[in-house]
Amino acid sequence: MQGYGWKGLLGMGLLGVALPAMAAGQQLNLFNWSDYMDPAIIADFEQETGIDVVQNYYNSNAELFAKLNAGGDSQYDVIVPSGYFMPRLIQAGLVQPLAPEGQSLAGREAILEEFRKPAYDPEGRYTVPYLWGTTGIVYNTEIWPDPEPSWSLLYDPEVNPDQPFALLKGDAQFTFGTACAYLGEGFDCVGQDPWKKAARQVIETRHRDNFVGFVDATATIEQLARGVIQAGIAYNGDLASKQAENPDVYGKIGFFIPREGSQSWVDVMAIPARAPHPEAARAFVRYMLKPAVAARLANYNYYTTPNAAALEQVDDVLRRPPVMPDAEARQALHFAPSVQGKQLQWLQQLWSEALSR
Ligand code: N2P
Repeated sequence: MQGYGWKGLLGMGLLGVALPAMAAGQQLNLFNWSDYMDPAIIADFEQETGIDVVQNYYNSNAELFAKLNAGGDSQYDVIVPSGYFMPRLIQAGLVQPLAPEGQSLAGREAILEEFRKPAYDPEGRYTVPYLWGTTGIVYNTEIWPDPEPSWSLLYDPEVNPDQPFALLKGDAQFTFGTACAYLGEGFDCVGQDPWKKAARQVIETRHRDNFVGFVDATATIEQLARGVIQAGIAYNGDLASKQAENPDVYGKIGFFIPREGSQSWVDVMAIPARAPHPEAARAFVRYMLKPAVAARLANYNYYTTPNAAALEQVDDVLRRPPVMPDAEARQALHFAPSVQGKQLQWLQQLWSEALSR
């Protein structure tokens, strides 16, 4: 390194995170799931880098996709899609590689081996994982003190003849997966035949008198707390964090992973194709990779971290169910297969039929 001054190091990009003076006045537009960021992390990042963060929110991958497709890819700098949605975004040209060709993003080594070269981004070019968690059934434990851990709580009119319930909004593949699992076709079903059966199941369910509608996961927990619905679908950490914050309001809500199978997901950070501030975006992703920051994020959100170096810094509550699934639940969990091309067309077509008939 001898002979290179500060300028030389800066020129080669070897200093990692941009220096505050250089970044001052820059902005970062973060498009994230609602209730998914510790405000203290944003405040510290702003202070350290001089970059101002503006956050906007979505509630499903479908909503994120629609916004990016309608021009949002030139509006946002960092997005947080679920991994299995990445191939759709890459194929639609809505994201750009995290680092310039031939370079890799500093800090990646902190990621657990199993999340480093995932199927949705085999070379790890587009994504860095954010948090992972599971999707399951949330329900009122006063009505069902000891329910069978099964999708039948939602799909079988004999198990739930009259209590109002909801399905999850905005994810065709997930919803078909739940119907497939219930029908014995497996949660990770893909293809015209199983999806046709799943579509029929969804149509039948929509027509039941106690079906309230398709509701976002965050709203599902609120509606359960208020007694608007008695069962629905939500994410493990969302419920765990609400319960920790306010046990009186959320304490009567239970959560289980249906034994027929459900979803584990890993949400990832990515940079939209025409992001207005790609340098700020990279600085943010590098910042989020720091083990202490990753641990803070997990502790705030009650989700598990894919950052190996952060694991020793997470709270005990993150090491047991429902945040960390036990062995039995883990057997029932699947990462949704990424769907593209012809299959994606079938999925979209059957989904719109399932919603309109
Ligand atoms: C945010 C939880 C979003 C996780 N509240 C969904 N993948």
